Amino acid sequence: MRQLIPRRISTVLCVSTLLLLEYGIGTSSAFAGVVFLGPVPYLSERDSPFLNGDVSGGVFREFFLEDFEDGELNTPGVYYPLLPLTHPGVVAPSPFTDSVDGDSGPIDGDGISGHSLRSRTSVATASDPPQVMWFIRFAFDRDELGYLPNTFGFVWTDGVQDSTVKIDLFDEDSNIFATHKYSEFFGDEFFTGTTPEDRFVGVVSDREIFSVQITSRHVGQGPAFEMDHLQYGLLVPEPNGTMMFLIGVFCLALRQHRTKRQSSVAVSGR
Ligand SMILES: [Ca+2]
Ligand SMILES: [Ca+2]
Ligand SMILES: [Ca+2]
Repeated sequence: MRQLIPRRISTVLCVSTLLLLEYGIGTSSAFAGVVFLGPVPYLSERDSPFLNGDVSGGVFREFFLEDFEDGELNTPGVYYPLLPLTHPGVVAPSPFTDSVDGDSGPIDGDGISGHSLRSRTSVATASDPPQVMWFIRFAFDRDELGYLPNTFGFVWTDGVQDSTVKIDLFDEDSNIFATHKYSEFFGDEFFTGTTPEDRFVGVVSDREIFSVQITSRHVGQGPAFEMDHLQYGLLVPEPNGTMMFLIGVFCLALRQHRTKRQSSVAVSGR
């Protein structure tokens, strides 16, 4: 009898279909458009919408969170794309450091014992008082990651009281494809590591994110903003459970049929 699906092809079909479902290829409609997240209070990584289940409908194929506690930006595939002079700087523990609260142990309302990242680049309008905008920009390395992320988030941890925050997403041609200015105001009146003010903001995108620019803006002179817990990764739609089950049953039946057939051939060939 002619084998309807040759063994090698059927195996490839099963594995390929399961991989397609696993990595979400062909089901990208689950992440239609660009959805900005937050701001939400954030005291430890347990408050991340990417980790606590608030972002539903997908699973992370890969996810990274940089807390800067080793003094560097060194999670895979992310870098500062502009001139070294414009790069932000990691801030070590000090009375004026605003790390995420939980990075130094217990949640105690205090971020001075951890590390944060502080902007070094700003522009100001000539108005009186001036509007001051501070920037931090990240870019992602497709070669190192094997993809460009479709999720990005960070925690705004300090800046001038009543700052506003804007996120711009860029494609590989350096064009902005999505932008969002939060209507909420960020920041309390202190610069000494208070953590009730800390807010997570982020985005889930149906397009690859090549780079991200964060702008923190305030009225009048004042110190740079700080951030922490940079997070990014590749979120893929959750495999359809019923479909996975049916494909699994099909593959199992195919395997059993093949085993029986091989046994009967062996018996008849004695
Ligand atoms: Ca930190
Ligand atoms: Ca803070
Ligand atoms: Ca503050």
